[in-house]
Amino acid sequence: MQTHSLLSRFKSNTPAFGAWLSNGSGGFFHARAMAQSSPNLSFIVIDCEHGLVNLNPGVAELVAAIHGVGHLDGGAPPSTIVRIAATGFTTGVNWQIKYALDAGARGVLVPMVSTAEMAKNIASDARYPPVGRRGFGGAYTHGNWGLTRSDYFKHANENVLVLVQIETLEAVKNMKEIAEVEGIDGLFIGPSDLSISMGYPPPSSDPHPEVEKVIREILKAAHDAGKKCAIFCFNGVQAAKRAAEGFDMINVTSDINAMTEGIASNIKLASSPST
Ligand code: 3PY
Ligand code: MG
Repeated sequence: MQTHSLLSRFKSNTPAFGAWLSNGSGGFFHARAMAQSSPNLSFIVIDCEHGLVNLNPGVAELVAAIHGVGHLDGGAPPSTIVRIAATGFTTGVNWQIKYALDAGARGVLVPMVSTAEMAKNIASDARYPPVGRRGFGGAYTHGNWGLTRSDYFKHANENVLVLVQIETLEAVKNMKEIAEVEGIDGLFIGPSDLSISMGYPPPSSDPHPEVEKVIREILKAAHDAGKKCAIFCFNGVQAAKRAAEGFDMINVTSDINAMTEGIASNIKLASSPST
């Protein structure tokens, strides 16, 4: 089977670092270049919520680009996690989860999940019977995993990761119950939505101290329930801090940030030569 870098990190209890892909129209080669950027990149979130990425067509092509080749130094490619577009305020996320997983994604990330009931529905949508209610039939899914059709079916329930975002006041109230839902692998903190729901501006780096307090509570609720805890960061320095705090899955940067920062810093070097 093709490796699942994020799951391997989870199993070995070592922090997984990842990057955000928000430019779907950059296409196949943009995604592949990201995947090959670092042997220590364990996941890429393909963002269909706020990123300009279509679920269909779009996600299947990006998943294939990322898993289709290994890393340049012979290492494993990062795991693809698809953030579906729908918010948790509706229950109509079923088809999006089905599509992302049938496209070969190693997991799904569902935004704005505020109740245990929503979390139960999501977990069920992502797992085949008898555990859940995911339908079977993707023609290309198993190939993306390097498995036969029957082996994919046999192992999908334990290999597909289901992550839900805690980023509303209602979710904060219900965090323990959400964390305890069977089939939910981890809680993912969205610092921007969490901040605005608490009346603070979206952070460009460190959240307000009051938001930090809630972030600690979510981390504890996830770990107390035996689940993983993930968070979005804006840069490597912040990500290193989150790893030291005990987070299991940490988004380090995004395609757009990396590109604009890289261009800006090199232009700065070019236009102010050292004397
Ligand atoms: C948030 O910060 O609200 C997220 O969803 C992560 O980007
Ligand atoms: Mg959010």
